[in-house]
Amino acid sequence: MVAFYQSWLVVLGLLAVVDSSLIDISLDGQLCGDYNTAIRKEWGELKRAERIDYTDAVLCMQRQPQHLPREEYPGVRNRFDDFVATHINYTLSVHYSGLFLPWHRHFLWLWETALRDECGYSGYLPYWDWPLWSENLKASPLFDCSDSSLSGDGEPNPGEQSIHGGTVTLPPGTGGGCVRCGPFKDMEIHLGPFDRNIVSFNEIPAPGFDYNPRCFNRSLNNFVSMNYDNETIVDRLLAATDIADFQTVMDHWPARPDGVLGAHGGGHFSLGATLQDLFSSPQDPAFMLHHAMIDRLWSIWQGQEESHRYALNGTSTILNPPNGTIVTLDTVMEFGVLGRPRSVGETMDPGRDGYCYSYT
Ligand SMILES: [Cu+2]
Repeated sequence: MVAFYQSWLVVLGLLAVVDSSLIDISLDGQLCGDYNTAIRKEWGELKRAERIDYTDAVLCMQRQPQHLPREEYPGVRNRFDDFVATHINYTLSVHYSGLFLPWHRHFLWLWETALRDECGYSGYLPYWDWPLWSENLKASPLFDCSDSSLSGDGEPNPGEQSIHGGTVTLPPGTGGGCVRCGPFKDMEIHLGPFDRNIVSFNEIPAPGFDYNPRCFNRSLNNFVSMNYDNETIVDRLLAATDIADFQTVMDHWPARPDGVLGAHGGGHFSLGATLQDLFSSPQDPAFMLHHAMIDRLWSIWQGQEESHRYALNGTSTILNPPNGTIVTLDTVMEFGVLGRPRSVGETMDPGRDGYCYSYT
């Protein structure tokens, strides 16, 4: 029945009866149209049972065997860790660079696909709509530590320090210790931690892929979320005049010497040590939902006008050093054991080239 329906659509497509904006024939030969577009929803929009389906699928990934070899990747203990290690592997080219948005878009898609194919998940990737909860993270359905949350705050840690960067000081959050409630209670993480100061742009620093089991840490920080992920900043992001402006609001906002976090960094620093780690941050299950929000805002911005859709800016090296290679639509990105290489051009539209999703 499905096959019949698809071939029927192909015929209609050939006859040009169908508006091409409604249906796209991807490189994989699959059709993407209104009838089959996956809808990624805000966490609070999901029914309680749907949220639990998602966290169950994440826990399932932590029980599946890894694909990366143990000798080279001693810290990788399961399939979830394959995603963490792959992120570590490419960190120095896919952050604060021209590859940030395209690479993470595909990384999320591979994650969503693995949850469905390998763990029987029937939903799609949810997103964390920052401004909805920025004033009280603990009260949000994401972080209230209920059975249908992504767990919540860590245990109080009076020793937690403020973070200083440039002229900015971020006060400590309310936790800082291990997470002891919700679906990810007592979860063990295996990779990292990495130093916040990047010493070299060329090699992955210590501890690399070493096995370093420890508890999953959170520290909810309303100061950070209120200052960096509020409604005004999201509106400013969507009003970006070009892709360079969009990147600035995303990664360096406010645009002054102390604007070190941006909306992207703000989310990472809102939840404490595990999510703050530039290399191993996907160990916090909120990582994928935070990046889904970034991908959502990018896709909304891309859809605003034609000049936005294929706009790129930057190099394939972290912080875009002058000798970096300029990113184009033909730049090929690697995903290791997670999936085949993919060109930047193949990631520019969530409704093409094998993708078929949108956001609420
Ligand atoms: Cu990342």
